[in-house]
Amino acid sequence: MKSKHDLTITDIRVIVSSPGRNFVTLKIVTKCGLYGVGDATVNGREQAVAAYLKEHVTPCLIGRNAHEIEDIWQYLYKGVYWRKGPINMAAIAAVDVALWDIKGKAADLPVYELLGGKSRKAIATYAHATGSTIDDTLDKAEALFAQGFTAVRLQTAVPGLKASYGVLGDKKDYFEQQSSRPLPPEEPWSTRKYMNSIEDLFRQARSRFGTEVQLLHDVHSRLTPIEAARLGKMLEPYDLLFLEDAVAAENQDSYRIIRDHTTTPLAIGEIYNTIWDCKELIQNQWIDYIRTATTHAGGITALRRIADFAALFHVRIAPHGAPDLSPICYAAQAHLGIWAPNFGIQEFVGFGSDKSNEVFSYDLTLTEGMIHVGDSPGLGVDFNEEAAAQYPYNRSYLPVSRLEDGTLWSW
Ligand code: CS2
Ligand code: MG
Repeated sequence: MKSKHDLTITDIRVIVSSPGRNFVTLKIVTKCGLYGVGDATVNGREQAVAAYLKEHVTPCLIGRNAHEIEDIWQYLYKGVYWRKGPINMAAIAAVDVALWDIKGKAADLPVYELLGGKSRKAIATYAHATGSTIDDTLDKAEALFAQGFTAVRLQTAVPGLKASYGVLGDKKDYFEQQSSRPLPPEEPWSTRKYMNSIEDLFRQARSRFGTEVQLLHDVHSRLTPIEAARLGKMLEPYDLLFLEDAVAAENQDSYRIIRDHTTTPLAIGEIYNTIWDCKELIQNQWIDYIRTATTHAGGITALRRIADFAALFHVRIAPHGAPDLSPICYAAQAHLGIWAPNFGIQEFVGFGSDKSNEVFSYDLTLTEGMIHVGDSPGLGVDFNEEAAAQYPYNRSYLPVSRLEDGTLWSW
C-alpha cells in the first residue's frame, strides 16, 4: 500500500547529552517531516554506541522507507555479521523505537494500538526504597506506600561494609550520585555480611507493613547459585513479588539450581541483549519475570517477541526502569506494557530529573503508583535538541565491586 506520507529517511541525528546524567538519543527524520526518537544509552559506554550509530548505522539507513521496521531490524541484526552485543543491540533498539514512533505518527495512532491495543487500563509499577539502615529503608518505603505505590523494592546498606550499591550517602539522588563519578568508584562486598543481615530487613518490613503490599529485592548478581538458593529459601516467609538478579546468568542453567530449592519467584534480564540470552530460562520455566529493556535488547520489535515467547511459559515481563533509561525508553515500555497480555510490573524511579524534564517530554502520567499512557500518536515523546545542547556529555561510570580481600566481584 502506498503511504500518504513520504517516509523516506532523510536525516539521522545522534545526540549525547547530560541533563543530570548521560543519555544517547537518536532522531530519525523523514522526507514528509515526520520524525521519531529512540534511546541508545549504555550506562558508562555512551560514546561507543554514539560512534557506532553515527559511523556504521546511519549511512545504511538514509534513503530507506521508515515503514519497513522489520526489514531494517533484520538488516541491522543479521547484516552486521557479528550479531548481538550491548552496543550493537542498543543501536538497533534506538532505530527500532524511533521507527515505531514514526509509524504511529504516520498512522495517527499511539504505538500500543499498532501492537494490538490495550490489555489493561494502566501499568503497575514498583518503586525503590534504599536506605543506610533498615529503619531508613522502611521509612522511605512507608513514604512511597503513602504516595500510592503498592510495590516497593527494598535495599539496605550491608552492616560493616563502607559502601553498598544504590545507597546514596550524601548524594541527593541517583542523578547526582552518577554524575559525581568521573572514574569507576570501588565498593566492597561480603556475601557473609549480606546473608547475615538481609532477612532482618524483610522480617521488619512485613511486621511493619503487613501482607497486602508487594516487596521486591535486587541481589545485583552477587551470589553463587547455591547461595542464591539459600537466600530464596530464607526469604520465602516474606513472600517477595520477585528476587532479582540473584546470580549472573551467563550460564542460564544456574537458575535451575535456585529453582530446585525455593518457591521465591525469580527475575532477571536487565543486562540481556537478545531473546537468546533468556531462551533457556524461559522455556524451562526457571524464572517468573523477564526484565529485558527496550533500550538494551533490540527495541519494541525484539521485546514484543520476548513477551510472546515468555507468555507460552507463564513468564511475565517486568522491564528494567533505572534512571539510565531515558523517558523515551519508559514510553516504549509503557506502550508495550499496556498491550502485553503477560505484562507483570514496571520498575519505576521517576520519569526524570528537573534537568532531564527540560530536554524530554512524554505523554505518561503517574497516579497511585500506576503509569497511564496518553493517546498521542506514536510514542508521545519528544526530545528538545536546543535544551539538550545546554548539557554536554559528562563521563561517568557505575562502581565496580571487590571482596574485602581485593578480589574483583560481580556488579
Ligand atoms: C539496577 C540498576 O534498577 C536496577 O534494577 O540493577 O540500577 C542498574 O544497576 C543500572 O541501571 C545499571 O546501569
Ligand atoms: Mg537490577
